[in-house]
Amino acid sequence: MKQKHFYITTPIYYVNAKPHLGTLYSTILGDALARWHKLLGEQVHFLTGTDEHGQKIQEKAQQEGMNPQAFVDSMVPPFKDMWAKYNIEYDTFMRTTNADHQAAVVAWIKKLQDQGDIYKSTYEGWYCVPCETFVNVGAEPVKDAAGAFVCPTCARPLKELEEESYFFKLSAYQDRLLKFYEEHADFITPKERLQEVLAFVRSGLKDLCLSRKTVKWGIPWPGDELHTVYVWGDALNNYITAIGYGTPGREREFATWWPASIHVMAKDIVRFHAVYWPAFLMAAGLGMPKKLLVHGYILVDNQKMSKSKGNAIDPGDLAATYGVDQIRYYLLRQMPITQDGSFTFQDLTEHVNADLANSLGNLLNRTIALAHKYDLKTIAPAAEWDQAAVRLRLKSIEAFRSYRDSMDQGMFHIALADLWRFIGEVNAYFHATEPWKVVAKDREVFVQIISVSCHALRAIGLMLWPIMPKKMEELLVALGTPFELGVAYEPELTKENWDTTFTLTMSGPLFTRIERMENSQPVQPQVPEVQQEALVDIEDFLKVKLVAATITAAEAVEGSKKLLKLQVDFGSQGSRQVLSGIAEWFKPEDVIGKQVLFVANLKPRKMMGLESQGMLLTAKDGKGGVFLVSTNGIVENGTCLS
Ligand code: ME8
Repeated sequence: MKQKHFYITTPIYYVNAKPHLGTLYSTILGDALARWHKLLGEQVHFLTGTDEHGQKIQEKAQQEGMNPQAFVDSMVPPFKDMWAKYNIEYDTFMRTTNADHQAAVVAWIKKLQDQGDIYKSTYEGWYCVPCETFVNVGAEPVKDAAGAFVCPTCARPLKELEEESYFFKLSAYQDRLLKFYEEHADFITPKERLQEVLAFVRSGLKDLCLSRKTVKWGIPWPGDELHTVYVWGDALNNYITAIGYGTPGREREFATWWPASIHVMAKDIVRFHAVYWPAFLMAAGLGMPKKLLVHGYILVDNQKMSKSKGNAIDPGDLAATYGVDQIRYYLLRQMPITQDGSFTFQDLTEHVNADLANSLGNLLNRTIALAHKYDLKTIAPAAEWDQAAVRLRLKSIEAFRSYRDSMDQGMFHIALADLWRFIGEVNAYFHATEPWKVVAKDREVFVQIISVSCHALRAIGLMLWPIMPKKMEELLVALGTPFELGVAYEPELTKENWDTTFTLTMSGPLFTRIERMENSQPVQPQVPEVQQEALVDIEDFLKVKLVAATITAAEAVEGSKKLLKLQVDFGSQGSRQVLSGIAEWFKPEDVIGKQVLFVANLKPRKMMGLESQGMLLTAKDGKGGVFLVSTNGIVENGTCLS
């Protein structure tokens, strides 16, 4: 029989931040599904990687004072190291700066251009840099407290753009997309997400900008060096370029793996994958991916966990405290794929202790310890099984079938909850049959009980291998039946007879209990440390005069890309000239009329031959955004902060 092929992908992550628990979660989902299909004997290709172009990365590299290539190169090892720590076994790690990928994207653009799917025009509207997306603010724009337009997805300020761009005729694909969704009701899991996508497409698709003129860090647009390829036109294509699309000589490889079986992602980027990506593929004449598996967000204190909010949890610290497989298990068990899920240390500790150390770990330890105590190293299967054993064997087959159904749907939390019910039944059997008493009366029955427990543990170990590979490999070695990659285990897990001989090895506990730490958490979210040397005395602070003042005029400084020259009304202290390095983020008209905070008593300083008589305060959000700092309401110009 022809072996099935299974191609699974995760998002490729922006390298403006190191991996955190959210990106780890998607990657573990991908790895667990890849391993699940290997367990079923399929050929698997698992793709992950990094998204390295675009405005956000360009700005981040600038902030770090590095050239973009050196910056992205420095950010790849933290991803690869973290995935290695968590035993993520990808087949391809894609970087969008790879030469083959870039060449293939160029070939894709030329094809679309030749067939008339791309035209040149001007974009006038809004852009969200953190999401790297053009935003149609519509009739009811989302605004922040100060009345500025913010992104409906991430709630951060939008930038206004007026830019020449190459456009992709997305609007021409609206009907074909709607027909595709209608004919493939299973395209998106969970179904609620499909409703959102349908509403968006039905509301009318606008053509999509496919190039940026003001962003230099990207794939050069073929035939027009003034433009670079818009980062999503570049990034989405990684799913096909990774398996050979557009690279001469790799056609067979591409035909083997495409279309993808599953694209995994969170709900933030479903529109790109459910609307733009299928349209790009239609334009290229390629097949559609079979499924988008869209999970919710990991929440910390009811907020989406992300680097920009400062509530990101470092998975490296977690692994050191709780163990890699314990975290893999907890994330898949606790986060319902269909909704957001809260991460708490208390809950994590409880699951590790109750599910892993007690229910599963103790079952293995008690079975092996008892067998050793009564000198039973090799356990042959019973010639004839008693009723309780037969009942448990049938339950084991049933447990596998319902586990398989849930795993095939990506419903890990249901699969694991069901499997733990079976583990409970095996524990109940062990208790009820009292092998520690039986051994004195009937050794044959005693051996049968140990054998039943070993068969059940083997089934559990195999089923859980995709979730906790290293721990389950240890469990299977302890039973004397090591895991073999490449074996299709489904027949084994559904067979009508238990016929395995086990050779038990005594080892330490599989999972150790985590001691509860009263009133403290073992690992805290990453909060920047306050450096001792950064502290100042109050007297020193009071020497700095912070003043609210209004910018009355602003203009670019000739010869400088960074500086704006501002005229500022300091009230009773008169008008002053201030030079500020904000020209990359603000146009003169953005700042005129704004009342903001200045350091008013800095020694005057010359820049580009002009004197600056103060310093404008700004806040950087670490994601490339820069904000002016103001008081919570207008005060008289010249008011000193105290
Ligand atoms: O969007 N909970 O990259 P990105 C769950 N480069 N998952 C989370 C999460 C959270 N709190 N935070 C992040 C991009 N994620 C693009 C993708 S694909 C062609 C290009 C995960 O670094 C989740 O999978 O912003 C989400 O979709 C992804 O990280 C966004 O990663």
